[in-house]
Amino acid sequence: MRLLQFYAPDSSLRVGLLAEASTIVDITLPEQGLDDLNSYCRQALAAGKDLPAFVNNVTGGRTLPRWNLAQVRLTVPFFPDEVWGCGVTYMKSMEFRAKELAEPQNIYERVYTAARPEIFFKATAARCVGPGEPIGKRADSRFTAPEPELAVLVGPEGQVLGYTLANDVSAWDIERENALYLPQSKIYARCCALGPYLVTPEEVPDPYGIVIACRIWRKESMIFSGETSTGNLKRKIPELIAAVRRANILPPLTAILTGTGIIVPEEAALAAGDVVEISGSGLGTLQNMVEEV
Ligand code: DO4
Ligand code: MG
Repeated sequence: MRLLQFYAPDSSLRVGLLAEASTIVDITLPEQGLDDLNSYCRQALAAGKDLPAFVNNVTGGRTLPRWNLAQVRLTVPFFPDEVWGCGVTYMKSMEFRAKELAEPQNIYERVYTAARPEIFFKATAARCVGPGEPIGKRADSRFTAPEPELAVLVGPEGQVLGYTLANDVSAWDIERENALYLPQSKIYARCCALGPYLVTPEEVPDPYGIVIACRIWRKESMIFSGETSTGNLKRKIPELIAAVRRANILPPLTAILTGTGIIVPEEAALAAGDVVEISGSGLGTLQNMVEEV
């Protein structure tokens, strides 16, 4: 099941189920307290049902409005209470970051093989954007890059509710200047894109078989194109979820970004007006324009 949130032409927020290629079934049921995807997730968890079963249960037998994708404006598929990032989970990410540092067994090489993964706080819902909404590039960064990642939406006990694509937009020059600046390279306005929809687990039989691709467009030219597979993830998803949960309290909905396996060269550093396109097999395409913040 592919679930999303969108604004109808009257600007009201709606919850949708992607039916065929470009048709959305409007499953917003305010009389049942189901007015966003968060409320669907919360009620499904409380009822002990998986999301598709819960959606089928509450919507079954109703005649629901339908929309064409072209009529509506998509937004984040859910409003994450918290977004956590996982770092250096692909060899390519480790090698790129490590080559900047002279000493052997530097922090990136060590964390790649350490028992404890790199986990960092990334964003709140207010810092996240959905498909078609601008992502941010800090005005004080000269080398900001997209980090195209598989994101997992989890409940308070680490239950996997679904998968989506994420862009962990990061100011790599700020991280490079001093690793202690990592929060400033990662957390700022519009630093995280999510979407285009939440794909529930029964539609993702192998989360390690997803091909993730990224393209950056500047005007009409494609200035970068790269690809990876989640098969290259060094750490499995349950390990990452466990690391975020350890000694922690998870709110109702947490998005966990699993790390980037695509590295954009400095020549393709993001500039205002660029368009970043991230696609994932079975997960759709997440497209965002860059805006300076
Ligand atoms: O170590 C810094 C951040 C790494 C990261 O975000 C990633 O590998 O995706
Ligand atoms: Mg990342």
